[in-house]
Amino acid sequence: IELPFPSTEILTLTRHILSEQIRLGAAATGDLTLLINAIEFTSKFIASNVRKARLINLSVPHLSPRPLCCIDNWLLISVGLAGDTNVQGEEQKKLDVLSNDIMVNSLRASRKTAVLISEELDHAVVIEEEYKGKYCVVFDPLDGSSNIDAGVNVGTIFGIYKVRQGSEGTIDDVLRPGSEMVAAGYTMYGSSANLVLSTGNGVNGYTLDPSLGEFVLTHPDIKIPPRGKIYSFNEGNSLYFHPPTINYLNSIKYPPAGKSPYSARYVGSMVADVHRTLLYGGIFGYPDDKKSKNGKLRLLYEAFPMAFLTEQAGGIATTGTRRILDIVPTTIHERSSVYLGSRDDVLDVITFYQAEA
Ligand code: AHM
Ligand code: MG
Repeated sequence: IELPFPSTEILTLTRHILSEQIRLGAAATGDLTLLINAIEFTSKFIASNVRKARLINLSVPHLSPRPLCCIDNWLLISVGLAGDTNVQGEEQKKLDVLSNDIMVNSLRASRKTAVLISEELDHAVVIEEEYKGKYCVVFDPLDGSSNIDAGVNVGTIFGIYKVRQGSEGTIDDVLRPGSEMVAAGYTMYGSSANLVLSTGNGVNGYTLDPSLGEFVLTHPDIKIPPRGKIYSFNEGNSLYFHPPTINYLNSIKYPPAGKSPYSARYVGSMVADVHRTLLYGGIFGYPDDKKSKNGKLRLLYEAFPMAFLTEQAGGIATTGTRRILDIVPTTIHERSSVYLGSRDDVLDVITFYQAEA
């Protein structure tokens, strides 16, 4: 019997990024490679905490109302709500707060960043001179964290800008259109940890091999199918939807005779819903409506990175009336209407907006 040999030609994320750097020649200093390495490390660290928190949560179901997890003697991790206290009255560290701390510390220590914007922090973090680099990172450290108690996928979303020429690194370096990002991506923490990244030259997906501790290239050159069969909206908001959204959804649920209606899939974690959309095609939407005037999702660290990836994979990302990546943000936490996914599906939505105009 011939035993299969394990491949000795594994393309890790580091190796892949390095080859991209070499392709760019003298123009590349290696700083972005080092920054992405730092982000990769935070993804491993967060993935490990998400996994431990879940495991301990499952293993102590008799603890009520919310189990406290003491890990490695120094982390107190709760999968519960902010402000919860443990039986000793100690404050618990929420997993999303912990993830934020992991990212801020690691990105600062990389010495490659100048400004950090996190969903968890009201204000921008401006890195002090000693540690300052030339990139700005906008991120949601643990998106979809309301799902975590149920063991549903969550993820980290990030976008990277380079500071403008002559800038010392200020908030103006991130109040720029998403099209000016130099890289964007997310890591989804699910049955495996998947890091999906674009440096502006297509989209690649890497899966964490826990035995190696490395993200390995598993989904090279992701392309969204031009049309899909899945729609992904929170239809519980239908009461508030504007006519173009309602009319579009009706068109895919009640198609003309001979065409099949679309399937509904909605996780409620943007990373999971976008990940599926990138791989299978279809449309993900979180539009503005009568209740949420600007939608729910945050422009800088949710809409922009996902729009960047979508376009790089051959899809479209729009508010309904304009390209998301063209928006110039005015504040760091502003929101945006979002439709993204397969080219033809998103073009259909745009047609319904044009009909209303
Ligand atoms: P969060 O940043 O507070 O986690 O909210 C963002 C999440 C997205 O992951 C997801 O697409 C959306 O909120 C789901 O919202 P809803 O529960 O209203 O459907
Ligand atoms: Mg979020």
